[in-house]
Amino acid sequence: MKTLLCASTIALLCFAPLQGQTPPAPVYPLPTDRQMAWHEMEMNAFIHFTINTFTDLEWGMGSESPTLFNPAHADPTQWTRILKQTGFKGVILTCKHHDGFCLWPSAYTNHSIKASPYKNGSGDLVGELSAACKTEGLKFGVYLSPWDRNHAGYGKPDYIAYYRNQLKELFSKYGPVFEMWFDGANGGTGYYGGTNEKRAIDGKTYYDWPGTLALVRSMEPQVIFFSDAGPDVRWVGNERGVAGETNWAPISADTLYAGKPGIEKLLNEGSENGSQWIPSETDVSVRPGWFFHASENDRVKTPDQLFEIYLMSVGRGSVLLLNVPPDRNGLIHPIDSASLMGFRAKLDREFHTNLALSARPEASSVRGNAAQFGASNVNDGDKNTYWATDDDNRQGSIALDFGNSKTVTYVVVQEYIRLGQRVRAFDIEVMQDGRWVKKASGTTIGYKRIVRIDPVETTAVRIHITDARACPVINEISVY
Ligand code: FUL
Repeated sequence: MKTLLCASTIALLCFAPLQGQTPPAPVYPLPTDRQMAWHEMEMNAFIHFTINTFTDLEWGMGSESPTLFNPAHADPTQWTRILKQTGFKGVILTCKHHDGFCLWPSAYTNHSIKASPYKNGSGDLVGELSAACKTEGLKFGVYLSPWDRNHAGYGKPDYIAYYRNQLKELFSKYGPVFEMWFDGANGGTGYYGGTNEKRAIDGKTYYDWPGTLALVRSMEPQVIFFSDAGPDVRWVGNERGVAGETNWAPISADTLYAGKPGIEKLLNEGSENGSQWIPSETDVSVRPGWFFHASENDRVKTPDQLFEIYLMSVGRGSVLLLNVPPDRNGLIHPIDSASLMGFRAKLDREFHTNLALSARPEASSVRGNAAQFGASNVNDGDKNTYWATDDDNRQGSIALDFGNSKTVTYVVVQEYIRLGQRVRAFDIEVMQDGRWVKKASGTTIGYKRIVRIDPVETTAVRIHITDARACPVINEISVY
């Protein structure tokens, strides 16, 4: 017995070096569990709705009468039905935009839906939407504009107390809230309780974000905070729906704050050596404006345009936050909803059959030759398994052999980001006339990278990682 044990120990040492048993060491920073859950949502919807919808403005002054808010047929269940069908996983509502009008009957102001004709002042669109989200199985998120052009105390300490009281109302009455959106915009001028003046604030200090975030976190530990600077997710740096072609989730946020000018490129691309995991969220509107304007009915983005935006956001490792503003009836306009359905149909058509599922994967090398890290992990549909190479191997390739000729247009690659974002450069190759031919190259992969190539007939596709911060760790590959 003694000798037997010894022999097996020796066999283990010889044939399965320690590295083969050990997962690659993480490359910091890493996503938290709640950030992972957010990455996996991929597509969320934004709803911009307030008095602006009735005054045809994008930024209300704060002096508008609440009686203007009169969406006779408002039906948040129509919104959530359409949004769910499109494939969104969560919905974020402008509970209060810069003009200060509240879509719920806040106890702290009269500038709200309770002073409007909507349901004779007994309506509560925050409550109605949060309930509709629950019915459809969508997550509910809150946008509460820090800048408030209505409030008399804006710019002074009492406004911060007001803002926090409103957060307490929202989080205690309408949760669970999956994401909280802190907008960095501040244009200075406003009604401010009738003073009609310009009020400058110091964006770095005025809001005391650490205090506000701690308060919200104490009510909703799992909430994701969005702002220009995070701390959970960052702005992508533009409102066109375009994430960086190079897109690192890490960034060093120490010197960043909401509204800081001149950081758009940094936000768009992140930084390879960033110290925090703060991935980008790509917010863009289905219309030219954030609010509904009938004059823009002929400029609603087409299904093809939305699909391109999808490729430039979700396809670059970001999360898409697409704004769909209700019209003056309080409904998603038929033009917008037709566009969303066309977008859904296009997604379903383009990503219909995943050729990788029936392909045979083969890797240039496998970590410690261990099946645990083998090539077959990339097409097993399991987000917890991955292909990895040995630590000293920062390059490597993995091929998917279809067995016969297929037409390939998209290659989708995902890193196992729970161990950090690693890949710096890769090529996509296809087998043509018995040799590998490069069809595209890219930089970062991250949570997900979708590469579109000119449709090509081929028997196999290869992802060739040419540079990485540490040994590549690839979670999933799909081919369409
Ligand atoms: C910006 C705001 O000023 C716009 O009105 C809109 O809400 C957009 C999502 O964020 O900062």
